[in-house]
Amino acid sequence: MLVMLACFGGCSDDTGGSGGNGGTAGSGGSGAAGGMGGTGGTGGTGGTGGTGGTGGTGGTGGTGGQGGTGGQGGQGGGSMALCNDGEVVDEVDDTKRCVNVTNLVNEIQAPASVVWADMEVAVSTEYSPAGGYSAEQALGAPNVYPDAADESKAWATLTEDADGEFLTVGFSTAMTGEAVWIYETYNPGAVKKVTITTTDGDKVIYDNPAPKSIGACAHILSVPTLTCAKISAVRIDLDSKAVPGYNEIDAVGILPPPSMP
Ligand SMILES: [Ca+2]
Repeated sequence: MLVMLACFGGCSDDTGGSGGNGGTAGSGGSGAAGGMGGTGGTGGTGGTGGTGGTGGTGGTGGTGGQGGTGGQGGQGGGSMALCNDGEVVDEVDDTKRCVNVTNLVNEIQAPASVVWADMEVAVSTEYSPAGGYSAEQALGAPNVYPDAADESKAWATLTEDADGEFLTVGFSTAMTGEAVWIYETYNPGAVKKVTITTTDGDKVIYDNPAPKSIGACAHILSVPTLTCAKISAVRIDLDSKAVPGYNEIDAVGILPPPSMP
């Protein structure tokens, strides 16, 4: 008896595009005496408009053989896993990224679909607990970038080079994202770890064992999330000692997966 299963797994996101087609059912068994038909294949989990599985072919031959069970239709509502195709958009090499030391060669325009952090969840220290340089300054769209400067419209730590500095920002509406974008607008390069909080738990998506200065101009650290789970928070750990001076963060955004046609 032949049973074929379709395994087009999509991510269970009802905003996704087309999914896989359902599996083709197995053929019924042949039997000299009353063979049972094969069970039809289970349809793949499809996206919107996924096609249901083809029904099973009835049993062949044998006296009194019973027809196969029809395959189950594919489930709609999934999306193929394009939500993990995050891309690195910015140059790390400052000889490519910067001109005249502090100016960018190319300013990167964030797509309109980027969703910016809108909640402060936790912070190690702030240069000022309220107002300029507070953690709150890392919320919303970037307003320092493309400039690179010691600028009060970005989060800065209390001291320049202390241990254990981190910032956790949240998203009031958890969402799927292909990448997290972190805007480093003063002394970039100090990010050592990025952890996302998702509906599947916490996940480290960036782990740099040896952070170092990457020049004086601004940098967008773009980290692929490699998950389709919805993200509710992003924690950024700094190795502040590794990059002398204040290491300021202007904004944190989630780049949604590409929309399906
Ligand atoms: Ca530092």
